Amino acid sequence: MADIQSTTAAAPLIIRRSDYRPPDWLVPEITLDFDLDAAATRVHATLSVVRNGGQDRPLRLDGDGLLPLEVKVDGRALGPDEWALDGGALVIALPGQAHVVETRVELAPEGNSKLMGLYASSGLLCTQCEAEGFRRITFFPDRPDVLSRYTVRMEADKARYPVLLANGDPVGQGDLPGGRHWARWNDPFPKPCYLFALVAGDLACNADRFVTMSGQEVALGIWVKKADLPRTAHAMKALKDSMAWDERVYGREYDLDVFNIVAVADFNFGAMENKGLNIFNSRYILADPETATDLDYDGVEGVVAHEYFHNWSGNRITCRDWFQLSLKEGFTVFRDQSFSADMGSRAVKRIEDVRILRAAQFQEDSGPLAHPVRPESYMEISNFYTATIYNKGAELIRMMALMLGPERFRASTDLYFERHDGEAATCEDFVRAMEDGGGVDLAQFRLWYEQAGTPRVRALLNHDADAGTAELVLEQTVPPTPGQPDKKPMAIPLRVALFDPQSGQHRGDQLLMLTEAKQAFTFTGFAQPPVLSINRGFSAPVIVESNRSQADLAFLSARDDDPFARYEAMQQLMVNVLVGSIGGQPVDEAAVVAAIRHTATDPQLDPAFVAEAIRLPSEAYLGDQMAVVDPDAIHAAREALQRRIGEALEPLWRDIHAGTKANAFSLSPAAKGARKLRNIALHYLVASGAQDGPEIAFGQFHEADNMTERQAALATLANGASDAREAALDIFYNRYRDDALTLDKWFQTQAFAFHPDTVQLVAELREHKDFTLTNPNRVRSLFGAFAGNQWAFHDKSGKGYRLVADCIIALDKINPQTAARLVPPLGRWRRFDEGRAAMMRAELERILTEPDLSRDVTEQAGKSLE
Ligand code: 0A1
Ligand code: ZN
Repeated sequence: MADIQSTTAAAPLIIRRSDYRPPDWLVPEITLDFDLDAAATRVHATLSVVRNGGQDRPLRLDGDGLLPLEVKVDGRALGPDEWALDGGALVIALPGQAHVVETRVELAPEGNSKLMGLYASSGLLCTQCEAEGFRRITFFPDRPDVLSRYTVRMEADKARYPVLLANGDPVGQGDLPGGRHWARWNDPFPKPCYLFALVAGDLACNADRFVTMSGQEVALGIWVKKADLPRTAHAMKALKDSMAWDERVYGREYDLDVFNIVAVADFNFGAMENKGLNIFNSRYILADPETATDLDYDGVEGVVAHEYFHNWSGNRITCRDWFQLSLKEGFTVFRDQSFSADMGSRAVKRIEDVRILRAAQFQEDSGPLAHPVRPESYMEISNFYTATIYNKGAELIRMMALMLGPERFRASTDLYFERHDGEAATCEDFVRAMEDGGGVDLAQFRLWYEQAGTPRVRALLNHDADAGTAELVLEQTVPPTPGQPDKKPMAIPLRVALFDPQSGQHRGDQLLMLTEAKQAFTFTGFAQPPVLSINRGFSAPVIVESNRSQADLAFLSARDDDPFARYEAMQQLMVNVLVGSIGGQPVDEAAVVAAIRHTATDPQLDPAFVAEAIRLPSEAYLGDQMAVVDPDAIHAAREALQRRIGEALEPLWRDIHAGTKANAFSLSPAAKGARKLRNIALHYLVASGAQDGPEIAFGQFHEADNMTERQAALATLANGASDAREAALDIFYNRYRDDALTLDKWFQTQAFAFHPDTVQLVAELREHKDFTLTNPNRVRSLFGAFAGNQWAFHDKSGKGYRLVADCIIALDKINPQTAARLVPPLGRWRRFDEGRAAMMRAELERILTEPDLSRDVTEQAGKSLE
């Protein structure tokens, strides 16, 4: 066993991109045999392995918590000295070029609280393998560049597990003695093991069909608990819409005879794109008007599309290694965002996406966990399913699409799919396909994959009345981020227009490429100083600082024909007033009131857009604009402005609220827009302090025939101290106590409330009989929401920090992935005053002193303190 001994050095703590080496052994075929049972599942794996390249290294099969009951090579059982376990991996020295290796292991799915590998959830057995869960099921080279053809046989008790699903197409099934049965599935497409899946359970099916563009019929199934069947219609519609859209927009057709989706209650992320068998967190499948908000409906549509689109961007072309994660995630987010834009309002979708990017990714990019879209190293890959990989990654694709234009972008994606179908590819492969298909040079653009940090662009517009010219001076800086102190100038595509303030017109939108640290662009024919509209459509994920006056912003908020730029001008107008008032400067609140009145009364505008535009920036976003975040001052200033807007326009809010009352529930864009606007109007009306505010809110809560209005009314009431608050919360609880997804909203609304006692209330809810650490949705609805409530979480007592840290410590023993996702809010301590920062650091240090802390939390907490 000399060869094996030489490989038994401890697994490296840090995995580096530069250490990538092709696999030593390939596994073209694998057969898996499962004898399923919640307490003891037996797995028999048969791998055909082939040596890769001229090397003599042993076969190393990853394993995590597995003990081989039997190991065979070419049909012969090996003795205990013929294999070794090294850091969980099974190592076997093999003499030849190709062998058949068999292993048998036993698992206990019901004891698997990490929800990685094979686990039990509400009577179901299901799997989650991305990123490294397959090694908790069987010994295998668990890396995305080992692609295999899978045949899977499952055997189980027929009464308890009447439905047996796996990847690919079903190829056989039958009954067995003793009330048992079996099923066999075969997936003809070679895939990495992170895309493996099986599900066993008592499930009902919403069955439908889709005929692809080449005439192939696909059987569609959405599998849920029987009682949930009526809540699957929206997901099914979203699936069929996605399939048609991917054919129309990208020319991508589905490739198996069946496509199944299963909803499970306990799931660490949103959903998973396993080949032909997507597994979803039930919150992204189940929706009906009684329990789902319009946002939930949109979430279902977007996530169903996202997972479906992965069939091409992720499954047919997968990632060579996990550093390339954004290859599939960034592109797929871009695809799902484009799909949702086509299904609803393009303008509103863009605003929502940018709001998410700024809230999640810009914060990440400016803190201790900042990393490039293609990271250089990681300790635990689960920590890299981040807003940077997903959302900034999508912005990179969007910028390339913009620079290429629609036709050349489509030619380039065609080339990418054709060139790399069936391969494990890299981000570089994608960029090269964009260059080759689009005829552009993206040499400098590649820096977006390498450099972390959000670029800042200073835009100064100078007017020369004599020459009749306007000069736009653009200066960029990319801030230092961990491990990257010095940055090079990026290639930044900025859509720009110059408005003539008199006519209210511009002469066309231009795409400027900012490629140097400082660059000037001159525009002729401007007798009067024009008004600058920049980063239209949010063409680049950057922070723009400009010398535009409040009057310019008011002009753009009323006149800009680019909806995003119009929204942005309104937001900037509000930010200037709020940040100014926090800084004790004299500010013109009346300008904000006037701009809101103008927007809210413009009959040409889509109500959904109006609702977005007139909403005040969040407390967290205001914090991002300050050198040191002062949560109390931000809260006070925002509340005061909200009240002022409420009071000044009270009749308008009453009119809108009364005028947007619908007769019957509908999911039409108009109905959704009306609800969005109605909820904002209610919010301002209550903020005005009007005596009857809580009564009107309670009326909406009581009468609503949909969750969008009911939850918004509840949230408005939860901020205040009226009797109606307790009454509404009690009614809501009693109505939905048996419906986990809806009860999550009850927890979330209270954790997110602007109420002076929120910290105490969250501490009490932690002890509530319906709170559990074993369900990630419940944890997120209480602690995820609370950590996003800047005013409450950063309560100067430090109690909020302690609550979250206590939760992380307790949860780490159960589900480290979900625990690690609660760490980043504590890691933002550099942004706060020394008192708060010291308390946040102390909690991170306390977490790190816990014995047996997971790699997930160790990495996040450790990096947060560096
Ligand atoms: N690839 C999935 C996200 C995902 C990642 C890791 C998981 O592990 C528990 C689960 C899901 C997606 O992008 O939808
Ligand atoms: Zn994805």
